Amino acid sequence: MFQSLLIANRGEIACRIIRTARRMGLRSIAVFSDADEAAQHVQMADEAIHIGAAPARESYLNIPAIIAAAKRARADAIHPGYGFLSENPAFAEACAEAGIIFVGPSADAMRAMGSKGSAKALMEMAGVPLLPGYHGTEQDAEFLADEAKRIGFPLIIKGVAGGGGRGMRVVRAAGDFADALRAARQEGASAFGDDRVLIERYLERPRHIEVQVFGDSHGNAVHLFERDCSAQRRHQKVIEEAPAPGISVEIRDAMGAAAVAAAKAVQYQGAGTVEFIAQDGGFYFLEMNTRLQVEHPVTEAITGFDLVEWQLRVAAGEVLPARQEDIRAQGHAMELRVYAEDPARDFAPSIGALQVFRLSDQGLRIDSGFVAGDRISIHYDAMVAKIIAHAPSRAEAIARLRAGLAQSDIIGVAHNLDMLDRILAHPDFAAGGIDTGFIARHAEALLTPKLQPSPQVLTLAALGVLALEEAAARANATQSADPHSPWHATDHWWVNTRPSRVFDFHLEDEVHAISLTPAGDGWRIATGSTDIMARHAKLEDGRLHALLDGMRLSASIHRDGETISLRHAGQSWRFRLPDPITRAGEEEGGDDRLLAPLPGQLTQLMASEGQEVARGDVLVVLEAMKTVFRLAAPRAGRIETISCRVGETVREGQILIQFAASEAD
Ligand code: MV4
Repeated sequence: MFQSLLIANRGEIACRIIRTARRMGLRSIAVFSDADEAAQHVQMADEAIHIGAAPARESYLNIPAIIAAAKRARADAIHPGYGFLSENPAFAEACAEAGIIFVGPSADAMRAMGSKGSAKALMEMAGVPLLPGYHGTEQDAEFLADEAKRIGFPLIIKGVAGGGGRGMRVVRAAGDFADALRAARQEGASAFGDDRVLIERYLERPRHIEVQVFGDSHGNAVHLFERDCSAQRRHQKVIEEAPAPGISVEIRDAMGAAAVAAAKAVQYQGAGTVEFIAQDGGFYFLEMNTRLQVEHPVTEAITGFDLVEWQLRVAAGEVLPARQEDIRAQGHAMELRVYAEDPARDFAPSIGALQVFRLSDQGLRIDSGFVAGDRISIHYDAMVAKIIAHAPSRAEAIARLRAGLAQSDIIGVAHNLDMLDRILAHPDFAAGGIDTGFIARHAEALLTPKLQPSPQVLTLAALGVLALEEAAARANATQSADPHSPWHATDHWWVNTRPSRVFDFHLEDEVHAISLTPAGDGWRIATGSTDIMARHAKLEDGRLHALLDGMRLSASIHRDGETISLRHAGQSWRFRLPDPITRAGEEEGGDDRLLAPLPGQLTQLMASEGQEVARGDVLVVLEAMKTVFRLAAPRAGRIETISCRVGETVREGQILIQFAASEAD
């Protein structure tokens, strides 16, 4: 075995490789760009070398800079991770020229698999199942149109150099073929500098199933079962699992044998993945990835092997650590990819500082390259972590992931934690065997559900604000020169002298009012029509725990100025809580009247004169600046006069409703 390893990558995969290198007693060398000076992989490695500016082209894709770093650190080997230079044959050759071991397959194997056309030709010879199609060198438009008629419709045109779905065109009728071919060629030429295409029968609802293979320099090749990666959105994987649900032993064995045949056809060395699409009991070769994949942990979980260790041993010239008959699968593993992006806004990537970055690791494996306080940069991938569960059954793996998600939160950047939970909770996903179109077909339910905060959520938000106020007051008091200042008195927070509080939580275009009145050692809380008794509110590491009507609930809570972020039961909420000073008009109303907090149009009136109402009952709906304000009763009592009507435009501070003087007065 060699002694030192340079990791030509960043983020979670660099950290994950360093971990195995350290366990094996290797000296690890990280490389980093300007943007990553303080990154986790730099801190974790034994040594770290700066290789260039933040843009990947100038750093993580900069072959001369990485080779120079490897020479400077006297690295014996380079692990490329995934992405960046991992499938670049020129990089493998540059390593060889510099006398450095490249942890991966030969440049020839990469080239053979890099073109979809030559990969399919090789697979055909190895007896791997293919869809009916044409993947030869003849590119004449009329010839291809004839081939299209022979293959039949629907069919798909793919660029031979393409990846990630770019340069693909589905054709449903012969008359559309010529235009689609032209478009696919143009896209291939501009995106990859290669306008060659292949055509094949199109499957409407395929599953994406891939097989992990490994080869060594002694001619051995094995597979480590399959992974199902059908949960994707626009060619980006979101959830992967092993084994693939609902696959028969016969199909599993046949896929494994086909994948091993594929690996042997190119004398494959190291970790590789043979991708298939499967539909109606058939499976067909798609392409081969000549790298360790993002989703390798699910294979590690079910087989119990460390695939990075396997890669390093094979690269050092050792024989594969296990024979095919010694490789067994146990239980079910599932991986969630956590992205800093907004599913509700077309998956727009989100950059910024991770103010909160808390992923529960209870019974789970977390692979991440970030900690709270780190910045997510525009220059690199938006994936911030992977959450992996391994359990006896698929249902238990899902349950464990959902339990972990419920205890997790990310604040500072948009994230997909809620979407992941909704996918896991979806009955079609729970049944197993979804196809690659699942997320797109259920986009509304999974990505942009319109939800109303429950009374429990509003209560947790209100208690969270109080608890954060108390924590801040406490912190202030300990810092203050005068610890006896009444402003710092917090010790009677829970006693009966506490004032009642009203919060208006703004959520997009609505306002949710909630009032809290001291009651015993807790609060009576009114939200709209529901009353809740809350006790034992306690803040611990950014999580609020409270007893609501005898039920213990918890939520992640965070305040940044007027923004209250809360995450409860798999769902994130971002409320705005306007500074009360800016809403003095409302306060002036006191207990006996309801005032318009701002000028607007009155759209609903839910009260009548003489009516008895409860505190928190919504009485009036006002619309202003495209925002819906639900105005609630400031206290329980009888309505004396209503001095407004539906449709009326009201002034700020205008009296809308007058209450009868309360009995207590
Ligand atoms: C297909 C297909 C259906 N029929 N080929 C998409 C990316 C590229 N690697 C191949 N892809 C597909 N090829 C035929 N003949 C459907 C897809 C496809 C897909 C494949 C795997 C995973 C996710 C996908 C999402 C949409 C389409």
